[in-house]
Amino acid sequence: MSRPLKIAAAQLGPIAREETRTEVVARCLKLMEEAHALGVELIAFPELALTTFFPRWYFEDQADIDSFFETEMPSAETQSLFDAAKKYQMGFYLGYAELVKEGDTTRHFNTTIIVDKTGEIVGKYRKVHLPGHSEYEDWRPFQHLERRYFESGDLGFQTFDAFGGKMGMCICNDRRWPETYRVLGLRDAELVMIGYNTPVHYPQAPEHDHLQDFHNELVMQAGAYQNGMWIVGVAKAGKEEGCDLIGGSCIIDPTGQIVAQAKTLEDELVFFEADLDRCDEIRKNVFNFQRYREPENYTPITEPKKS
Ligand code: CDV
Repeated sequence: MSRPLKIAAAQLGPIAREETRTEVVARCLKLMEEAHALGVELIAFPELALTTFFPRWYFEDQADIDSFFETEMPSAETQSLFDAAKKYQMGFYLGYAELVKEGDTTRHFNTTIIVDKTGEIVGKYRKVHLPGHSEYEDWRPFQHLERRYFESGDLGFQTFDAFGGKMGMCICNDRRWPETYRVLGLRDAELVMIGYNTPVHYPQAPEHDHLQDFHNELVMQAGAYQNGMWIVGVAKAGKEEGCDLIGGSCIIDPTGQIVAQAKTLEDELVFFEADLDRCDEIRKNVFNFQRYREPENYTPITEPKKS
């Protein structure tokens, strides 16, 4: 048996602060057109794919912050992505900053969606693990203010029936946490899409800068193998407003092997024909959860954090 699915990571090179959403969407459409020529059925774009990575700046005025957020999806500027999905019969995963009004409250999330081949949103995820800090820190060469601009996601790690399988999502820093993959694995995810913006320079431990690409691959390959799932990791890469971001967008099979990878730090398509049935190679064997997991020994994992 096989369940083939043609997938692609649509790596984006840097997005300048003054670049408009319309300009970025045009870049995404170009990658979709290229993917269509290869018969791609599902394409993944990076985290916060519609603008520059704005948490690197400190803003006090809420209007300045909100200008990076989407109040509707699709919007006038993003509708063409949904139209392309329908035209090409190609679903997509897209990261964006989401502003939601709930009565008198306004909420901000770092969000991704899955859109199916008919152009309908069939899944939503809001980033759970928010790295960085919430106040201006003058010692840093650049800020990382995700904890100022977003609240932690409230949707959990769900899976979605689409593209003939079970799809999962997470976002950037989530990929470093084994719990992310295990919860998705326990919910039978067969393909997990992960967009990221990862600076080469890690100000808290600069001695680890040379390990950024290694850690990126290490966590995603381990997540794929230990849960028997396909992974599409997709970067916003290159020198963005003076900040170097890693690339390395890749497709990983359920044995943990990288089967396709980006070669540049620019807009680039990474393509592979996956077989979702290959998840069984792992899930029916070494990581047969039903047979071999011992959850009664794992209780500290779900206990509340120590105060
Ligand atoms: N966008 C991110 O979540 N970036 C973090 C950096 C700050 C470490 C990451 O885990 O890649």
